[in-house]
Amino acid sequence: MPTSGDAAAIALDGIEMRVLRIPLVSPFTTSFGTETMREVIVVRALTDGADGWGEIVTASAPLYSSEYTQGAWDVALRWLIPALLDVRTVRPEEVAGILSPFLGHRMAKAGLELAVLDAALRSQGRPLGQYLGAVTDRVPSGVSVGIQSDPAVLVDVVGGYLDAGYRRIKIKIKPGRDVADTAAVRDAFGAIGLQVDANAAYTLADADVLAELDRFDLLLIEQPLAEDDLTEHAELARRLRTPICLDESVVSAKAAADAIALGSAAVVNIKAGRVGGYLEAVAVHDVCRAAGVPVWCGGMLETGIGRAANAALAALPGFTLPGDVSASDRFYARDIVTEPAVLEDGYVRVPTGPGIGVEIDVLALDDFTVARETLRR
Ligand code: OSB
Ligand code: MG
Repeated sequence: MPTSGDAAAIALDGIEMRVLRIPLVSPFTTSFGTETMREVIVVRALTDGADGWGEIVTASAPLYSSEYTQGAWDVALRWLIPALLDVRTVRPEEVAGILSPFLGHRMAKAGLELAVLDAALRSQGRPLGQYLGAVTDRVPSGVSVGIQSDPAVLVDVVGGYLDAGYRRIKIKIKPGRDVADTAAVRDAFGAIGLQVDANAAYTLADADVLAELDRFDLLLIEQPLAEDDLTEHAELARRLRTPICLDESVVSAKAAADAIALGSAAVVNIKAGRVGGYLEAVAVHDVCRAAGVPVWCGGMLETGIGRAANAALAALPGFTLPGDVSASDRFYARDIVTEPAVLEDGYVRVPTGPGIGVEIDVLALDDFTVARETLRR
């Protein structure tokens, strides 16, 4: 939990939500599908002082996890926002408890908590990084590369990111697009920091294929098996030399502790949306750090809002591996903040302004908005 004191209580006048549809600069393909458009929810906490901004990182379809944008929209309007507005003044640290009677829906909760947290920190003139416990002013930037039409195209695309300065490459894999893709990238670029992400596409019956990846000296293999395959991941770990990193399976600090105790995860990917908020993300970090398990900051194709907050999170001391904390232009030609994250010598800066530390580009926000709803107390 934050070491430098709780954030201010704020009086919530209302909460505005918008669905945005933002085109991606190129299609993004994973083991579960291809996206060409980011459909995401932006949350605005309305207060008597500065408004706070958050992002609900769901995708349009429940393919990565059970959450999806229209589901998050519904649960937020029907249950979560009314519960928050029922409380006269709220401290960011109380949001998770207020929302805890409503099960699941962690991405929706995380976006709401971030908006409240941003408003509270802005009212105090306090940066999110400082509040969360950041120990650096910039974080090394890795990039997540989708499955391409063939390994030669993949090598071209990866080469472009390496030229841009990215300090670690993650490639997406799936059955039939694993060993040859990984070999092509390793052969083309030698000793770069390289890891793979299967997004739960394999079963324990594929252990022999996954063991073939051992020869590429990968930093890790991310989420090879299903979300609830904790014991299977532990069994797979005994059969591989490559460290297993969990993403989808780690939905809370408790899940992280269980995975570590079972030997299912040697590394953990932390995403605030997946675990229900940035405060729970810090709790996951703390559990892993105490156990000596390295963590890194995952991404969900965030807009400039979530991208700024992720940079702050990734600056905590346990984040010893480069994250999927890329520049805004890796995904978007136009972002919704006035100073989108850029790559500087392979690093992304941790914002130093109050709250998430970035300002909203209101014209861009309006241009991408396809639905809008405000609840007031
Ligand atoms: O598994 O890490 C993942 C994007 C959407 C859903 C799941 C994942 C991803 C990524 C992209 O890999 C990470 C990023 O935002 O850069
Ligand atoms: Mg992943």
